[in-house]
Amino acid sequence: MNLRILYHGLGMAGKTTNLEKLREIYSGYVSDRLHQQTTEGRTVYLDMLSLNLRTKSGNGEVWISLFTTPGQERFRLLRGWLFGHVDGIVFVVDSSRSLEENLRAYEELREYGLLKVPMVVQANKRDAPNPLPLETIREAFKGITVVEAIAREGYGVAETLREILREVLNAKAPVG
Ligand SMILES: Nc1nc2c(ncn2[C@@H]2O[C@H](COP(=O)(O)OP(=O)(O)OP(=O)(O)O)[C@@H](O)[C@H]2O)c(=O)[nH]1
Ligand SMILES: [Mg+2]
Repeated sequence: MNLRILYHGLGMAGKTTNLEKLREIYSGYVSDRLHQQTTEGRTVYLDMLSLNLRTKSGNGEVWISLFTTPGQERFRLLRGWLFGHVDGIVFVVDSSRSLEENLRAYEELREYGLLKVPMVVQANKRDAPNPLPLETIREAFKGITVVEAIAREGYGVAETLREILREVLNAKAPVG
């Protein structure tokens, strides 16, 4: 089975940091890692991590490809392609930015008709000074699992992946 998960969110929200930490955590399972970045570390075009895992649910071998959306406006054209091929979405909230700013990135998912795709919200940068209250985030994303994270320290990163895989596999399971 092949699963494609997209990490989406504001520029600088910590999407690439998630993939970097996952690469360390699952180092024995990495089959590919591609990332182009500017000297400031902003993602340019492509950011992908492929993992070869086995799930407990008896699905056998699972290939998981994780992608991130490059946050900068100049890569807007890529969105159609990235958004067109997803089994699940991790929406990365930057807790150091306002809810309004974060929701602007969320609105893009609506524009592309992706709100029905299995989704998990990661409340990242919980170490920021005066982070956006967790309650505000939970209220804004009612009905969606919210995972707290400090991606830069690796905290919450594996849990986020586990949660989105659970959502995706549940959605794929035959009903009844
Ligand atoms: N304080 C804090 N900083 C973080 C955290 N996670 C990531 N960062 C920092 O935020 C900056 C941006 O992180 P990236 O992972 O490159 O963000 P991105 O979403 O991939 O950005 P683009 O590719 O430009 O869209 C980097 O300096 C990270 O070290 C966190 O949990 N807390
Ligand atoms: Mg990036």
